[in-house]
This record gives sequence, C-alpha cells and structure tokens, in this order.
Amino acid sequence: MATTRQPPDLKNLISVRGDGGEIHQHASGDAERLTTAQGVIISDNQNSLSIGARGPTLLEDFTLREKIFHFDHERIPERVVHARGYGAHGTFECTRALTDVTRAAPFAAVGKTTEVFVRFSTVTGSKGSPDLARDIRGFAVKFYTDEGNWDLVGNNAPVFFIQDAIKFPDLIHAVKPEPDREFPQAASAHDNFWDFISLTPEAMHTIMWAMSDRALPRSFSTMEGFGVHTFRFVTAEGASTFVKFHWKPKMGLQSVLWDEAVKGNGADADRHRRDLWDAIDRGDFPAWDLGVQMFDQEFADAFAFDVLDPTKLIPEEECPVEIIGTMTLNRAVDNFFAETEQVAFCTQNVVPGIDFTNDPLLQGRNFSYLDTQVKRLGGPNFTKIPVNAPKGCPVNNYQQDGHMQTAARKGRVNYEPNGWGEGPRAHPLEGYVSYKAPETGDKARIRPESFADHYSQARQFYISQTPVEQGHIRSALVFELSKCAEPGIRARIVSHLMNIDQAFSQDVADRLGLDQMPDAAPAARPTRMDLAPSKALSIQLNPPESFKGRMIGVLVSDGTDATVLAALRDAAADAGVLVKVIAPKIGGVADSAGTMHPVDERLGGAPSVLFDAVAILPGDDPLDTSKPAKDFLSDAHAHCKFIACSAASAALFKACGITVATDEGLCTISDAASVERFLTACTALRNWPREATLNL
Ligand code: HDE
Repeated sequence: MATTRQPPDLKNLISVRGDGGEIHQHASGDAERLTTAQGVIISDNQNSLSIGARGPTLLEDFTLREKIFHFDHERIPERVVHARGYGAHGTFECTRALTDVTRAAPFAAVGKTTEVFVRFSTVTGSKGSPDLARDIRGFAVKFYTDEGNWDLVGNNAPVFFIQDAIKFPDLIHAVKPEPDREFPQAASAHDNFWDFISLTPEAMHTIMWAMSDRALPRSFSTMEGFGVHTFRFVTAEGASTFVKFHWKPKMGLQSVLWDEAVKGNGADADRHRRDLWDAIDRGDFPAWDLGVQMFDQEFADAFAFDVLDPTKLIPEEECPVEIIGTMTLNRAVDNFFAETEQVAFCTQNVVPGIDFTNDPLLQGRNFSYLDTQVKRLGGPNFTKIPVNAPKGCPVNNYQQDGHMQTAARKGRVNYEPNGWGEGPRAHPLEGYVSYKAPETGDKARIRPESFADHYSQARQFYISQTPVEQGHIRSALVFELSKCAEPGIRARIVSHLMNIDQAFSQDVADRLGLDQMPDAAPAARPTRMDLAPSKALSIQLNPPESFKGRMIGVLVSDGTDATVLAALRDAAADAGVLVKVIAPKIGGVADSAGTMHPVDERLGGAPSVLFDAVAILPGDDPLDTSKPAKDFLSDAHAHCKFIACSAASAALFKACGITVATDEGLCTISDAASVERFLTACTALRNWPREATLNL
C-alpha cells in the first residue's frame, strides 16, 4: 500500500516561443488534459493573457479569472469547536446481536458489517494547531447503516464540563484564545478558562480528566471513546433499555507526558494524524471494540447519581461494559477537505432502535449541530456530499432546491399526500418511531436536585489513579494555574480541589506558593467518601497486552554492531514493532560489517519524544559529543522510556549522567536473547518507578 512518487515526466517539458523569447512550459503529451471548470481544455497554465509580453493582463482571461476565483473561495468556516481533526473510513462488525434490546440495524446479527467514517479531534485549537495539546479529544463516528445514518458524536472522556447546553458558548469562549489578544492557542492554561471553571463547580469531574494523562493520548488508536450521554436502545415493540457507549482501543490505552507533548508538538505538530495515516498505509489498521453499559429504570433509580447528568459516569464495576462489536479503520481519505473537513456529524442523526434521553446537554446538542453544518457547508444540501450521504439505504423525499442542489426529483410530484399515485410515503412500522416517554412538569428553568453533587465523582476519579498518575494530575494543575496571572483564580480553584481530596489540594497549593489555604468552596452536596476506586479509570492499571504497533527509535552511527542491529530489527518485526533508524547523516549509515543501511531520520530531526522506546547503538562516531545525541538519551530517560544500550553506548550514558546498573528500564542488548528481553520489558510502556528518582 505504500505510495511511491514518480518523478515529473521531463519529456513533456517543451519549448515554445512567446513574444518575450524562449520559454518553457509543461505540455500534456499523453497525460490527462487540464480543463477549466466548464470543461474547456487549457492551452497554457503558466502565463496570463496579456497585451504584449510585458503589457497589461486582460479581463477577458477567463482561465485566470476562474482559477483565482476558485482559489479565493477554497476555505469554509472552520468548526467552532473541534476544528483540528482527522478522519478515516472503516467498518464496524457486530460480534453480538442485540435484537432483544434494540432494532438498531448495526446490531441485527453477528458478523453484520456497517461502513463507518470516524473523525478524531481536539476541542480547543484552531484547524492548524498542534495535535498534542492538553485537551479532551473528539471521537465522532458516522455509521452508514442500512436504515440510515447514525452519528455517535463522542469524546475520549465519558463526562463533560457542564450539565446544561445553555452554558456551552460560555465554556468555549472561556477556553478559546482570549478575545482581545487572540491567545493562547490550543491551551486551557490561561485566566479566562480557569476563571470560568472556578465559578462552575459542575466542571470539576471533567477537569480531573482534562488534567490527567487522558488529555495527552499517545495516538488516536490508544484512546478510548465514549458516547457520554445516556441513550436508549429501543426494540421493534417499543421497549427501552438505557445505554452508554464505550470504544475500547485494541492497542490498549497509552498517553504521553506533558514534557513530551510540548517537545513533540515542536518536532511533529501532526503526530496524531501522521500516526493514523501511516498505520492505515502500512495495513496496520487501528481498531476499537464497541462496548455498551445497558441498564433499566430500576438500576437508574438506585444509582447514586442521575443518569441524565453528563458530568457523571457509571463505573464499570457497577454496570459492566459488554462488547458488541469491533470497528476497524482501514481506508484513509482520498481527499482531506472533501471528506474530513466536510463531514457533518449531527447528534440528532439516529436510526430506528436508538433514541435520546432527557440529558439536557444532549437535548441542546440535538438542536445545535444542524445549525453549525449549515453555516460551515453553506446550505441545507450538505447531506448530498458523498461523505455525508447515506450509503446503506435509499434517500427518497420531497425536499428540494436550496444552495447546491444536486439531487432533484424528476416529474411533477413534489408533495405528499398526492393523488397522482407517485412518490414515497411514510411507513408507520418500518419508520423511525420515538420512544413513548411519558413527560409531565411545570415549564421552568430548573436544575434538578439530582445533579447537585459536583465533587464525589471527581474524587472517585482521583483515587482511581495510580500514584504516578495522581502526580501528573497535580503537576498539570500547577502548570495550568501558574499560567493564570490573577492569584484569586488560583485560590478559587484550590478551594474546589479541597472538596476532592485534602492532600491533593494542599500539594497543589504548596507548589503554587499560595500563602494560605482558602476555605473550601461551598458545596451543594458534601463529597461522598465511600465511592470505591474504579480500576477502569486508570490508564496505567490497564496496560496493553503487547508492544505491537509501537515505535522504537534506534540511534546509530557508522560502525554500529551489525549483529545487534539485525537482532533488534528481526525481533521487532516478529513482534509487530516498528523500528526507525536515526543517524548523524540522512544519506545512510554503515554497520560494523560494512553494510550500508538507509536512515529514516537525521539525528536532531527526530527527538526521542517521537518514539515509545529507544535503543542507543553507536559505532565509532563520537555521538557523545553531540548535543542532539545527549538530548535524545536524556529525554528518553526523563520520560521513563525503556532504553536499550550496548557496550559502545557507555560514553553517551556517562555524558548524560545516567547509571545503567540502577534502572530496570535500561537494558543492555548484545544478542537475540537480550533483545527479546528488552522487547518484553517494553510492554510495560514506561519504567514508572524511575519518575520518582528524577526530581522533575
Ligand atoms: Fe459538540 N459541537 N457540542 N460536543 N462536538 C460540535 O459541530 C455542541 C459536546 C463533539 O468531528 C460542533 O460540526 C454543543 C459534547 C465532537 O466534526 C457544534 C454542545 C460532546 C465534535 C457543537 C456540545 C461533543 C463536536 C462544532 C453542548 C461529547 C466534532 C462543529 C450542548 C459527547 C465533530 C460541528 C466532528 C462538534 C456543539 C457538547 C462532541 C458547534 C452546543 C458533550 C466530537 O455544533
């Protein structure tokens, strides 16, 4: 599948004589003909039509006018949120039929496949912002089912910052660049965001997710996805079961450290999209299991929180996640703009068998997404754009006209009912029927009492993390709040953290240099201390099964040991681990046997933050004198990565002040057996005990 580039066909470079003398231009030869949008073949794509070689350009040059006109209109408004995103096509395969709980088409039979399009995104940054911002990630899936399109527009966190849609514009205004100065970009570390959060206690649970390693995923394929809201499965008979959706990555969960993210964004701002593109290109298709938590009204009534409250999750220990299918992304887009930019997810796109609940955030979203698509895509016919059009079933209705209409009905009939005996009619049994939820109540603006506990699950998330992960949350808060110039904001946030955990808030306060602890924020409900830790909430307690799909950066120089390099390459290939060779010169590197090896990256151009583990295998070249080599090793060490070394790498280790003997993450490799041991050790992803020794 790897794409190779052909050099331009120089045979087609012909000479033509213009008034100004001899010039060169590319002629078509046997190639396809270049045309205008009207289909007229273009004779010259290099020179505008003018009077004389140095004279004025003519208004009648329709080729020039059309080309520039189209270019001037190439941009559409970027998404208000989730502007930075990347998509791919794939397939969902049902592994457990759910006909007893839903008539939803994708779950009709084991083995049934449904085409999907997925777009991952960050929330805050603009379209050109770096991939590894600290942020929640969007995880939006369009199922092209044979009963219409179903969009599951989720995030990589199962909870959200706010409980009611009416607060969304304020939340997003606060986190986006501040309006007078238009910075910071793709960052929540600024006064406006934390000011808003400090006055929004319901955000505390999601803040814990956003400050955790979850907000720095290693790649799209190592993060979970969640539908967030409670939805309904509905049977053909109209019976309803509540459901929460979970995507579980086959590669396992993995995140990076903040320092890696910062440096990685500089080294490769496109890291996540490149990772997805490359994985699909080499046939290493990213996959997720789809899991569901299903429960009835009785469970909902007994649950400690309101299942309609989007700031709450249901711990997997209380309601298991049952796997019902697998999604595999196996096809990159042909064109980013046509597909990824124009894809229009709408939460209200549901199919028979899936229905909404009264989650006020979901209700607001159902209203919002159509508006945003009309604004972005210019009219109501965006559903005809191929990436948005249903694939699994016909579209047949009387909607007509509007901007960019491409699917006009033939004939006289454009209304229903009609006496002509033509055209589509509704079908009461096959069509979408909403769940008959009985509703009563006063018309009023009321937040339910059952939404009032803002701290208990924030605490539950915190105590579910390993000590290392808890440390990362505290460091993230210290970093972010230190970027707030207004001391009062820092103190207000600490006053909320006090309701989550005393030692936690004290540590953050100490590291912020708060002169005295504030009073704890007044809590509408006291924090529950009895909620048990949930293992599923920790990344580190759920390590991957293997190191497959990860990447080792192998730093070599001329004379590198041929046997060790070959053993590492062979073992990595067997384990499905990628190897990138990094050397002082991109032109190639010679091993100890004199064999030349291609080099993937030049030292200095590929810092170790881009790799999951590294190997330092120098030859005769004095790598130890070079700063890029020292940075490569020091960073890998500081980021707790597994590091393979050889006898020849001792000088570089010494130059970096790293002692091999004291660290289990440092593995000397000399033959196939030791290489095997190194790769097995790498399955742990990081040697976390090292972090405590680093004094970061
Ligand atoms: Fe969105 N959201 N959102 N959102 N959202 C958009 O729609 C909105 C919310 C999510 O890859 C917009 O097409 C409101 C929660 C994703 O194209 C917009 C509210 C969750 C994506 C919009 C929310 C999401 C969006 C901007 C509060 C997780 C990217 C562009 C009521 C469950 C989809 C667009 C893609 C995009 C509105 C809250 C996820 C403006 C009003 C909660 C993954 O319509």
